[in-house]
Amino acid sequence: MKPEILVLGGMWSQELRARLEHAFECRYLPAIPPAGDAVLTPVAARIRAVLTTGMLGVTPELVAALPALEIVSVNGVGVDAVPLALLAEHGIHVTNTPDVLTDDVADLAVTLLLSTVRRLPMLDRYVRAGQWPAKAPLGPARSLKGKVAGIVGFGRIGQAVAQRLQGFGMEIRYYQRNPGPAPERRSASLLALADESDVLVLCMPGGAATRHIVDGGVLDALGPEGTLVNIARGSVVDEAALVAALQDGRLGAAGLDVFEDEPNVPAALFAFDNVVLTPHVGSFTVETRRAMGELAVANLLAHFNGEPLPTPVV
Ligand code: 8YV
Repeated sequence: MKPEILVLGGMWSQELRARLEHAFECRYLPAIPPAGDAVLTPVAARIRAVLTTGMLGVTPELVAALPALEIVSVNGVGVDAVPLALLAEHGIHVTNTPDVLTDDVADLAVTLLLSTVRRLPMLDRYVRAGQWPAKAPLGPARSLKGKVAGIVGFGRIGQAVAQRLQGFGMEIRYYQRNPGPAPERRSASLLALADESDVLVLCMPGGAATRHIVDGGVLDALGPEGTLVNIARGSVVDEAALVAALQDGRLGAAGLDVFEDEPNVPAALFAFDNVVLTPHVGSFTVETRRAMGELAVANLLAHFNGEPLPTPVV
């Protein structure tokens, strides 16, 4: 008999569904169901695995409703939406999809940075609106070469961003609690990094430990010539303080892929020409989403075949 699994979210390709259904009895739900859900309740006692997205994760209530749960496979690198301690307490495995998304997420960070400092969306609107022949005023942008890029969170993605920005002639510094690989320079604190940097690129994990660590003080230290890029999690930035800093001209510009209450983006941000917004698409390429899906499924297959998990979360 095939193990029964719960597949959460609406992002799974036909190809991936076919692979899942070959090995598992699948129950699909678009989101985490409320207690007493008509689809889940009759099968809940038999669900041995959950395949979920990085954004949905699982809730303690869902875990409590699945007494036979053995493994949660997250299709994403971030596991801030998963109650890790609770799952560990119950001996439930957790896996994620690191590495396969690093390059595309780092590419998006650089794309957002370039789009923001070179004001690409605004220039596109300028041309489309016929402002060029109308000789509407247009000032020059700022260059990246010789500027300091401060990377917050110097793990796989942070280092990949650093490597790319070095290619643009930027000086790299970083901040995270533990020293990273030499020879990049680690600043004394996040505040010090913001103060020393022209550009701050947020690459740290989300969750309680990093909630709102980019606050009004950090944004002021980055300053009116500074640019903030966030491809990490919306939770790491105090969004109200960010809007206020942009409104007051205390922060130069921002390129944002992630938000505190996705998919809701503060309407105040829509008004700024110096802000570039994307809808959480760091890993959203054909190649990376395919690789993530394959890895998420490989973790489930390994578990049920009694093999070592390819990418357990430690
Ligand atoms: C995805 C992500 O949007 O990997 C992550 O942590 O945020 C993104 O790759 C998400 O996880 C899709 O499930």
